[in-house]
Amino acid sequence: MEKNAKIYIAGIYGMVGAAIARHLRAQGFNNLIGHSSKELDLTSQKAVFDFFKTEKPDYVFLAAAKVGGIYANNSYPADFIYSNICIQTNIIHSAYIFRAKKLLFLGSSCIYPKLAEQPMKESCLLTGELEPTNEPYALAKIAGIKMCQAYNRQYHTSFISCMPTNLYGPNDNYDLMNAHVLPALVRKVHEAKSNKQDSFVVWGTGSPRREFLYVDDLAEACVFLMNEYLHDETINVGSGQEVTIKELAETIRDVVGFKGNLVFDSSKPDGTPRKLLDVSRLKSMGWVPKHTLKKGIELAYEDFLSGKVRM
Ligand code: GFB
Repeated sequence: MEKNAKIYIAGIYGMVGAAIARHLRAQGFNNLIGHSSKELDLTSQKAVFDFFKTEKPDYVFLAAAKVGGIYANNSYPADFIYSNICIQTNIIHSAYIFRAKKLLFLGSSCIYPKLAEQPMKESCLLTGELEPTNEPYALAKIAGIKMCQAYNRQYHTSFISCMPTNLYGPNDNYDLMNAHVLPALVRKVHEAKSNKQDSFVVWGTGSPRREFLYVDDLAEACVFLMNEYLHDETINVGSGQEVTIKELAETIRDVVGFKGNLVFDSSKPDGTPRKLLDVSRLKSMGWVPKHTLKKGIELAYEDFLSGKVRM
């Protein structure tokens, strides 16, 4: 990307979009555009078309999405499939019509089969059943990957996609029902400590394994891929390391400095048993993440304590 190129970040006020903007600004890119959902409704075909017609961005980071943790995905399946398919379809099609030079679509590691061989290679896409708690979201994201590939094949566009693992960091969502596990546990442990409780509740059995990536590492990888990657096949972005939910809860307890116990609520779903990405393709291109899980949680907790987070 040229330093003065016009770069559109869809989802610029979300956790991922804001991190991409921070990273680009730090690299000297100064022609960034992006709007809040109140200013530009990305589910509206006309609004997106008109926006592209006026702005004609050179590069597009498609980081806008309706996202949430296991409870939100399981409770609002219609919203997850509808919003995500609308947003990505409108943006990808407009990027083609108004000749964006390149587009990066961000998906999620939940696109891979529930019982995929671990770590999950990009090639295991569409080889088995999906995890039921987030199937509508995963199907929307799979449609996004396939749409990029179809436009490349038919219209010779340069639309790429990457699949990040579970993300966390500044600007995360701390709403206890709708959040992902890491921010939810940061808040629960902090409140348990503040309220002098003996324990805090961890959903499920604590045995599922998850991989986590600090969002600023993802942002760096996205910019790297926009500059260096041009291939139809999606590419995984992760830390390559997994922990059990129990181990995650214990690490968060250490960072927050709480001495109480974990109580498991097995009435809540575990979701997929393991979700570790095979990141060898990205690694072979020379990219590795900078933040350890402990360091990332410390930074996320600082952000939580700033009081400016979504609850
Ligand atoms: O992060 P999470 O909500 O989503 O949950 P997924 C991960 C694991 O943490 C599950 C457990 O086994 C949860 O039961 N968990 C323990 C908790 N305590 C809590 C808690 O307080 N809150 C939450 N939320 N979980 C989502 C998908 O899957 O991950 C999305 O639904 C997307 O589609 C996203 O892919 C990255 O990792 O199971």
